[in-house]
This record gives sequence, C-alpha cells and structure tokens, in this order.
Amino acid sequence: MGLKLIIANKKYSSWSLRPWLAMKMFGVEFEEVLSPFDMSTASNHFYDFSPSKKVPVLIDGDQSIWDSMAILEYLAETYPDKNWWPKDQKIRAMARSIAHEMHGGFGAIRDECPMNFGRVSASIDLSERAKWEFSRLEAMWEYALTQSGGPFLFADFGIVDAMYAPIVSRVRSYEIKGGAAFQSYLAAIESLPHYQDWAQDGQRETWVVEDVENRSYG
Ligand SMILES: N[C@@H](CCC(=O)N[C@@H](CS)C(=O)NCC(=O)O)C(=O)O
Repeated sequence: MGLKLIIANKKYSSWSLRPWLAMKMFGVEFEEVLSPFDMSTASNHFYDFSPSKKVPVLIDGDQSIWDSMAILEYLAETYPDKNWWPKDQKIRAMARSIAHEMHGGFGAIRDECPMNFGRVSASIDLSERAKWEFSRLEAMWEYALTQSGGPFLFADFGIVDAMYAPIVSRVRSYEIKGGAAFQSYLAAIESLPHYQDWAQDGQRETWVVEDVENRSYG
C-alpha cells in the first residue's frame, strides 16, 4: 500500500505545504487527499484520521504520523538515500536549528501574517514582536546562505527549505522588505515548479476561512 498525505486547503494550510513540497521535491510517490477546514465544526472531522485533530497526516499502511516535522523525519528515515538534511553532521545540526525554530517559533509572524495564497498583496502594520521576528528570520537566512552559497539555505533543497516555504508566501502577501540575500532566497523558492503548482491550486480554491481573511486585511 502506498503513502497517503492528508492536507487541508492549499490556500491556507501552511503546515500541509511543508511535507507536500518536500515529498514532491524528493520524488516520493504519494496519494494526496485534501480535507478542507470546516470552521463550523472547528475541523473536528480531522479526528477521523488524526489523533491530534490537525493536518498534515501521513498514512503509511496502518500507521498514521501527524505533525509536519515528525512526517519529514519519518520520510528521511524511510528514504535515507535522499538528501533531506545536509550530509555533514555540524552543518546538519545548523540546518536542524533553523528548521526547528520555524516549527516551534515565529508565533507573531504566524499570528499576524497567516498564509493566504489568495490574498491581494498589501502591507499591514506589524507589531514590534513580528518585526523583530522577521529581522531574526532574515539574519538566519543570510547566515545560512552566506555559508552555503545558496540558492537554498544549505545549497541544495532540503527539509529546512520545506519548513520555510510558507514564509516565502507570507513575505510576498504582506510585502515584507529585506536585503539581497533575503530576496534571492524568495526567488529560489518561487522558482520551484512544485511550489508554483501549490500556489496556483491555492489561488483557485473557493473555500473561505473568515478568521484568516479578517486578520489578513486587519
Ligand atoms: N505542529 C503541527 C501543527 C499542525 C496544524 O496546526 N495544522 C493546522 C492546519 S495548517 C490544523 O490542522 N488546524 C486545525 C484546527 O486548528 O482546527 C504540525 O507541525 O503539523
């Protein structure tokens, strides 16, 4: 039985984008199942396949793995011949530091700039906290890109880039400014045909999550 990845709306579900993009980039075959958010039931239908009531969820036979980072690590263990992480242990540790910071942090960016591929780009007034987070994010990207030479954070595309792909969308939607390295990284992610496919699918979706739309334009 093949792998199945359950995701939510491509317009809004930033956590779903991460494993989806990594699986496409590394050529892992999977069946994609889109289960849209249902705000009227607080998306409790996710409980049918996800003990956490959240997506993404990877189904491998009778095993379900939820949480984007757990899914990505499971894939890295299942397909160890692919370069999910940098080969060098010290560089891999740095990549993990940067990837895990996205997984567990940047709360103000996530709250104030929800991913929304349907949004007409426009800047918003960010809190001081969100501005500080964007400045830290830019510093980390610049550090990694200077050391690796780009175009991705650790030269070749890896899990760490999958973790930051939704941020690229947010930077564009909310017109966040940054320096040359920052701009070149946005362009590198946006040049990926799989990223473009996801973005186009998201733009075509007609489901509306009011909470996100209201925050987007607030
Ligand atoms: N830590 C989880 C977060 C997953 C998450 O928050 N997923 C959102 C969709 S992007 C969700 O399922 N939300 C449903 C809800 O909050 O009702 C991960 O990394 O996958």
